[in-house]
Amino acid sequence: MARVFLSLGSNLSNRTEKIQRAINLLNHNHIKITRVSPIYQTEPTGFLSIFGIGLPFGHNQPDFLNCVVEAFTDFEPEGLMFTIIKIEKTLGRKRVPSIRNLPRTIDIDILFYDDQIINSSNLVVPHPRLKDRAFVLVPLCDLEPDFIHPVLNKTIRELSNLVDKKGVRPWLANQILISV
Ligand code: PH2
Ligand code: MG
Ligand code: MG
Repeated sequence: MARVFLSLGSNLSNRTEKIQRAINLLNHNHIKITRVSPIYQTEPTGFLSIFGIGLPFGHNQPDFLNCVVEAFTDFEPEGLMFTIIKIEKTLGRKRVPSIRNLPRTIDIDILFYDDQIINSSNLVVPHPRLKDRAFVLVPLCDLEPDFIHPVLNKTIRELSNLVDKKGVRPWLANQILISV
């Protein structure tokens, strides 16, 4: 059994419903959720990328809800990725070839798979942009502050202390809605 940390994000349609359904579907597909972080409402960061050309997208996308979950699974990393993509499709995720970071009903990213380092052509773990993302580090720090990033050799708490958290706000309605 591997312990994995996954990041969940939604900025389209009924965001809490999508996150709740993602948690249920993961659980029913041999990815057993053991803990769910608080949910945060977060400003969109990063770039909309069309054919590799980056466009700032901060102001033309709705805010996200983001959280991090801990789960246990017997899937190998690639099998885990395929199951996650299947669940994203079930929840209405549309992917457009050549365009990255369109608004999405649900995005599920693999942050860590035990402390394995994976660099295959279609999967990179730990997630390569995790260290720059307050919307990932803040909820991850709620769950596992002392976990050591196997590539950067820093704890989550240390990484979290390095990022600007101003666009990440606790979303207070969550505790009631999200249960494992
Ligand atoms: N996901 C991205 C890019 N930018 N910004 C926020 N706030 N939350 C996200 O989940 C997110 C993002 C790519 O997956
Ligand atoms: Mg993502
Ligand atoms: Mg993704």
